[in-house]
Amino acid sequence: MMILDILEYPDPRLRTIAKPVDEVTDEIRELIDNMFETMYDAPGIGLAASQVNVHKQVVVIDLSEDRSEPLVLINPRVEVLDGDLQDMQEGCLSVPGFYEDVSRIEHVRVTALDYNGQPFEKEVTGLLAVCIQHELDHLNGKLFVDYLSALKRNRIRKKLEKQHKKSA
Ligand code: QAP
Ligand code: CO
Repeated sequence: MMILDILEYPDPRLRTIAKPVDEVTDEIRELIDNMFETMYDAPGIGLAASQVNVHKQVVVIDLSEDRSEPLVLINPRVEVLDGDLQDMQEGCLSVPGFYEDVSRIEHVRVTALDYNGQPFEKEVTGLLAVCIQHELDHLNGKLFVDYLSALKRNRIRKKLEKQHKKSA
């Protein structure tokens, strides 16, 4: 397995729209294994393929303390179950060091393919619902900072650009 490089905001490649996966092959499973290794190493709770510069509709999530609940979502779709919103503080491996409140739908149904290419659906609420919406946004080239005021977003962008210059 391999730890992959994570793109950081404002890298324009994070704006790429991911393509659906035609067939869940061993190559896709290898990508998924590497994404889990990368996410666990960070550590993080969610990672979209877009963040490692692979523009395919693949997401990995694990909300557990002991990395015991890996969730794979290939070609995920969400359906709103009720319109109630919840505010939660979000972060992102592509926006390291910044955490801000974002308002998202509280209750959704997600439909996707699993690691073996089998379709499944799941009703989710709370942190898992937030995390799934955050990761689906990545597949559509969207980041949590896009929900913030331009003032906050530009502050974050400038700080990260400065860090990137230093380490370059
Ligand atoms: C998305 O985010 C998420 O800034 C997943 O320095 C986050 O795994 C969904 C991380 C919160 C819902 C709520 C962030 C690690 C990890 C950082 C992550 C950092 C190191 C973020
Ligand atoms: Co993210």
